[in-house]
Amino acid sequence: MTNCEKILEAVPDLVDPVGFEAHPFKIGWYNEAVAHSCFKLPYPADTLAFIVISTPRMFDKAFKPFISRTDCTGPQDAIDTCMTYHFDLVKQRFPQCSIEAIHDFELLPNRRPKILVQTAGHVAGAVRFYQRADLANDPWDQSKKIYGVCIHPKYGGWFALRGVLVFKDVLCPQLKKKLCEDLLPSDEQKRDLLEKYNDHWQDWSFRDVLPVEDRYSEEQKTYFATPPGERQELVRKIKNS
Ligand code: B12
Repeated sequence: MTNCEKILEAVPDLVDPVGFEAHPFKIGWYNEAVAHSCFKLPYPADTLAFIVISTPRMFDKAFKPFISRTDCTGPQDAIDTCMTYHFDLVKQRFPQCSIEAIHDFELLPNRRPKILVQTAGHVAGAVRFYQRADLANDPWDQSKKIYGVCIHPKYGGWFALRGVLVFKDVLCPQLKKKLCEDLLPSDEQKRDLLEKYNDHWQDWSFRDVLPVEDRYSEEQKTYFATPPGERQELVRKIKNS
């Protein structure tokens, strides 16, 4: 087995028990997809990277144990601190590799996101990223901003794209690109999804546009529906339970 093959096998297995998925992609696939050059990542096209997704299980398997044993009174959101901790654990398992972890919440000096996790998820084939350009007939006024949204084949919209791990010195020319199938083949389905995500995201309905294997518990929904600045009480409750 080559070094690359070992990493391709090990990373998904490492994160699965704590409710994450890790899907490999080549930096070149990501850099070809992003339209603006400010988002391109400064690595050779064959460089190996993984998109890391939190599934509905992450809340019980990673987050609750994490806050039970950690003092989460710092300025960073407890979820973000927990994600940083789990990305660091992966990095520690590969001491011979130089790994850059880029989180969904990190910004460039120009205040744009450091990584477009939806594009990374799409090129890795983990999820399908739906944007208005995917509709054969765009029904919206051109002045209306329509944000794109990803759908996961098993979890619909009940997941989050947490960031990427770039194995800076590992090249994997043999990795084959495999996109997630189009889960919402008609224009009507795509329109329905984009309207739910853009205009009604608070009612969670965009997450249920497909039958799903698992979704967030009521406790997890309450947590994510609470503004980050008001989550301390919920964190305290979980710590004491
Ligand atoms: C800033 C931000 C917001 C902003 C602006 C949204 C936006 N999309 O611009 C605001 C505050 C409005 C927002 C709101 C929400 N957000 Co938000 N947000 C982000 C964040 C941090 C960055 C998005 C961004 O600025 N993108 C920049 C623009 C320019 O990128 P883009 O539109 O994708 O354009 C690129 C692609 O089109 C690409 N491209 C071009 N052609 C092609 C072709 C192909 C095939 C591909 C693949 C790509 C591609 O090139 C373009 C760039 O050059 C991301 C996390 C992240 N780091 O990515 C989360 C994220 C998009 N948000 C998310 C969510 C869930 C939400 C909310 C529901 C609130 C919440 N957190 O629960 C709401 C819903 C939206 C709404 N109706 O308000 C999720 C979406 C998950 C999913 N299933 O897709 C993300 C990914 C966070 C996460 N960690 O999971 N968000």
